[in-house]
Amino acid sequence: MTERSFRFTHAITRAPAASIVDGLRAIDTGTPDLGLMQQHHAHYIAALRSTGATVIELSPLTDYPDSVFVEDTALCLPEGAVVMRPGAPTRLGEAAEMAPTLRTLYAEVVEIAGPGTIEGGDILTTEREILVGRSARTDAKGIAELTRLVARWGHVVREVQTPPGVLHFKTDCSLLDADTILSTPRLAASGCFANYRVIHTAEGEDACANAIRFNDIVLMPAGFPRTAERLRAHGYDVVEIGNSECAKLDGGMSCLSLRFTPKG
Ligand code: CIR
Repeated sequence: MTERSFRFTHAITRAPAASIVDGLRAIDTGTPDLGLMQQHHAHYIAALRSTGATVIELSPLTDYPDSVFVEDTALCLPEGAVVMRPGAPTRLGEAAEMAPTLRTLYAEVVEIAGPGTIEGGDILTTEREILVGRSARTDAKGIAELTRLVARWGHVVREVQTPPGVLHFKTDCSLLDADTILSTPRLAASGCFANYRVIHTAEGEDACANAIRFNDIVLMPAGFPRTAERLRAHGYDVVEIGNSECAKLDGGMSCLSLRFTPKG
């Protein structure tokens, strides 16, 4: 079995802009502190680099308050990249801002043309398939277009359901290795991971389900000690990163990077 779903040579991040205070959020729990977010972001990038990966840091985009959450702009596969079509109207232009960088790294970059919408946060790529959660941001037409686009590279898409009221599919789950998913109990109860080994987030710690396996480490948000302990007990090398400011905007570990190994 390959490990291409969690071993990567590259990541792309984008520095948060001062306009982050205007970022989208389901519930207002306070204004994010830019300085503290920058500290957390630097720690995040250092953790990615500690694995030997090249991290490309893009400049802030003031016109797009949510643009630090680069994951939603593209799906990066070994064979090529797909530029997304975000469902949040204020985020639509972020995808076009990412495309030129992807073109410097990939020979093949294709785009979701619409009319459907799809955001990277709803996509979980495992070793065997691409799961895409239908959500308030990702619709059936967007998923159908992605399915057609990635078929050229031999990838299979399986449509699943993001739980109601949850922003993205990956708000509630993460890939830990080729066979293992970290999931909230509520998402796992849907049965969508029936063919995987599932580790549940600890009770009361649903908010840490959005972690990332990146090479030999698992980055997870700080402040969820029982889930961190659970992952360590299963043998994962967990690195905890402050996420208090991104959490005010419903963002987590996966949202902050695109992770990939371009074939050229
Ligand atoms: C949004 O609502 O679009 C942003 N405030 C948060 C995006 C988080 N992205 C992700 O989960 N991939």
